[in-house]
Amino acid sequence: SPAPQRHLPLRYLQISSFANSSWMRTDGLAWLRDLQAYTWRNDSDTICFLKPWSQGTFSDQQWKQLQQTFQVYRRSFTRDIREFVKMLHVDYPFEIQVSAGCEELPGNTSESFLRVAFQGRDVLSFQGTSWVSAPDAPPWGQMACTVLNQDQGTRETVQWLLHDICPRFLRGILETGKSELEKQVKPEAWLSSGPSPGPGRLLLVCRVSGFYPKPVWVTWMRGEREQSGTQQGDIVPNADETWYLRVTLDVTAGEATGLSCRVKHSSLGDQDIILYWDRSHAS
Ligand code: 7LP
Repeated sequence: SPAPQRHLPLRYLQISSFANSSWMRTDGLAWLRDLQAYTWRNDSDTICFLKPWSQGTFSDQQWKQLQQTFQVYRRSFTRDIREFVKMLHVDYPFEIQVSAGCEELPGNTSESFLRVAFQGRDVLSFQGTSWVSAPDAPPWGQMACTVLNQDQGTRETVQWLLHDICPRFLRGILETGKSELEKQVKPEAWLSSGPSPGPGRLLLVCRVSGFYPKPVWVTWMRGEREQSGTQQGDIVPNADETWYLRVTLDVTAGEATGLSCRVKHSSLGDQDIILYWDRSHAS
């Protein structure tokens, strides 16, 4: 049966592109597990809610305060980076990614993280009460941490956001977003043949699309026997908050008859989808 999804993380992702000393932009987005609930575009002063449950259980007043904290942060971040560039002799253009968030763990505990990447590689993170440079960061990563760690006020704010606000906010949206997180959307499945792997061989392709949540089990079978040569693709997103998966089997033309593709998904209950291969799929 499909592997259960145990953790429900809340994640903030930020992409900041610095083209030269005058052009830059910062875009932010945030996800609850695999559902995007917020965007914060460069040209917008405010964080945009994408879901009716995005505000969670925070009051308008609490949210307003939080948003103000983020507005100050975004302005300060840009200014900070410009200063670091001068001080540390970093060259334009470059891209900075910030990721932060938290998730609930068993036993009423939670775990939080905040990481910063430069040109796609980790440079620093926030650990406990201070900034720490990544093991393989460029030499200026250490310098940046030393400077950042002198700002006691920011360290306290980051701790408060990560260890107090984030888990509390998460608990709220898990409540308000509950029905959407628990939605069950049934997959469709269909068969076709892929590019021939060689003379006298067939590539049987089973496509499964439109399911939610993500855990799914798809395999090629002969009767009750799972075919060990089954190749699973990655589970990739559709544009409508559902998932897609392609599963193939390379066989000789003679072996194809009698094979079936079987799909198990939580939305189907015990009613697995079973599709049998026949010559009509071979074209
Ligand atoms: C909130 C505090 O990203 C993702 C959440 C981070 C929340 C930080 C904050 O906004 C900035 C303003 O601080 C000032 O006002 C505060 C009250 O509002 C306090 O009084 C504080 O003491 C006072 O200084 C502060 O400017 C902060 O530094 C903003 C950015 C924080 C941050 N740092 C990590 C990214 C730096 C990457 C450097 C590495 C680098 C260098 C060059 C090129 C690439 C990469 N605080």
